[in-house]
Amino acid sequence: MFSRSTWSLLCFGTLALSAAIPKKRATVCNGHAELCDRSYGNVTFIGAHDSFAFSTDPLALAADQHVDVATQLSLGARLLQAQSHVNNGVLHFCHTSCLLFDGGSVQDYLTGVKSFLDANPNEVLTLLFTNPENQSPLNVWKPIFDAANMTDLMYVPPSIPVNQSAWPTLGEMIDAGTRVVMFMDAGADGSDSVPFILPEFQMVWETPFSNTDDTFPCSINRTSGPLPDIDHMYLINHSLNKNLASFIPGGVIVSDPSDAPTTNGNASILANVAGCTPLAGNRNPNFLLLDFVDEGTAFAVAGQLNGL
Ligand SMILES: *[C@@H]1O[C@H](CO)[C@@H](O)[C@H](O)[C@H]1NC(C)=O
Ligand SMILES: *[C@@H]1O[C@H](CO)[C@@H](O)[C@H](O)[C@H]1NC(C)=O
Ligand SMILES: *[C@@H]1O[C@H](CO)[C@@H](O)[C@H](O)[C@H]1NC(C)=O
Ligand SMILES: *[C@@H]1O[C@H](CO)[C@@H](O)[C@H](O)[C@H]1NC(C)=O
Ligand SMILES: *[C@@H]1O[C@H](CO)[C@@H](O)[C@H](O)[C@H]1NC(C)=O
Ligand SMILES: CC(=O)N[C@H]1CO[C@H](CO)[C@@H](O)[C@@H]1O
Repeated sequence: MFSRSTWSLLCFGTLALSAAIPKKRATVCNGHAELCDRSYGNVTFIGAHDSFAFSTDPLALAADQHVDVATQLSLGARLLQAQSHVNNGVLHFCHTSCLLFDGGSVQDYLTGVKSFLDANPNEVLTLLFTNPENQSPLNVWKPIFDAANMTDLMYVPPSIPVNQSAWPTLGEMIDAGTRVVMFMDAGADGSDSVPFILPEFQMVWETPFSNTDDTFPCSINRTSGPLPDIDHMYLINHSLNKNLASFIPGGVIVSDPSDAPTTNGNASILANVAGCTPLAGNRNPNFLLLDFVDEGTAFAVAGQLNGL
């Protein structure tokens, strides 16, 4: 039988031992050893615009992707953008309206994302969800993250807003197990805010959206204080739209998959980046948000921009 003092010695010994053994550190982050020591604010990530709105049907005009979210992730997309709408009392991801394109419930979507994260423990992922109907972060959004078992993976910054230069490294986020960053375009900074649901425009500025000019002139379109724009990360909306004004009275803007190989190609992306870097202290974009991520050479361009 062990005496009480032997027990306390054993317990103390175990504690001392576990404190002495450093926690295993990630050696590959988002696929590259070089990215482990790189600040999250200093990496270019490819994003999938309307990630839930996928279809191979050429007549599905509201589709902005060909491949499903799991495939977008396996191709290397590390920002997933999606637009929320309530459908029959349940929060769904829908494009403009759930009658037009219903991508299913946010909870089912997040459950799918969670299985990717569980299978890929060394990946940092960004979620950019829009909240056009101003659903409560605390009462609507957080319970969905809880139900999808995502909450423990969410990154909570020490204070908001986070300066572009102040983000932790990918390695730090992976080691801490908090490797999902969640931005929301509207309603994240009210009295019912949630620490992991971050007000997008206080930390990320965006170029204009619904672009129909294939030269993608760069400007700062949506942003918010108190940080000056130069201390924000930034997102390029690099997707080309067609205005069907000649077919539909009043006009409607839709994405056009036939342009995607060119739009998502080296020349078009690099020209857009070159137009934007002067607005950002010569820094590359943090996020390149694309339609049809399975087309073109965007992942190779991102590798080049990341110096890999
Ligand atoms: C990361 O930092 C390097 C070196 O300062 C810079 O060239 C690059 O543009 C930065 N990338 C981003 C996304 O901030
Ligand atoms: C929640 O996810 C964690 C890993 O992130 C896992 O260990 C745990 O079993 C999951 N819980 C449920 C109820 O699925
Ligand atoms: C953001 O960080 C940069 C670099 O560390 C610093 O020069 C700048 O003053 C910071 N911005 C603010 C508003 O504190
Ligand atoms: C932002 O872009 C939208 C759509 O492209 C445009 O209607 C709006 O005027 C722009 N706003 C600013 C401040 O540039
Ligand atoms: C596109 O850029 C990538 C990355 O620099 C390069 O490997 C590839 O050869 C380029 N492709 C074309 C068609 O220029
Ligand atoms: C055309 C386009 O890509 N527009 C998107 C730009 O990004 C914001 C996401 O924050 C979307 O709301 C737009 O639909």
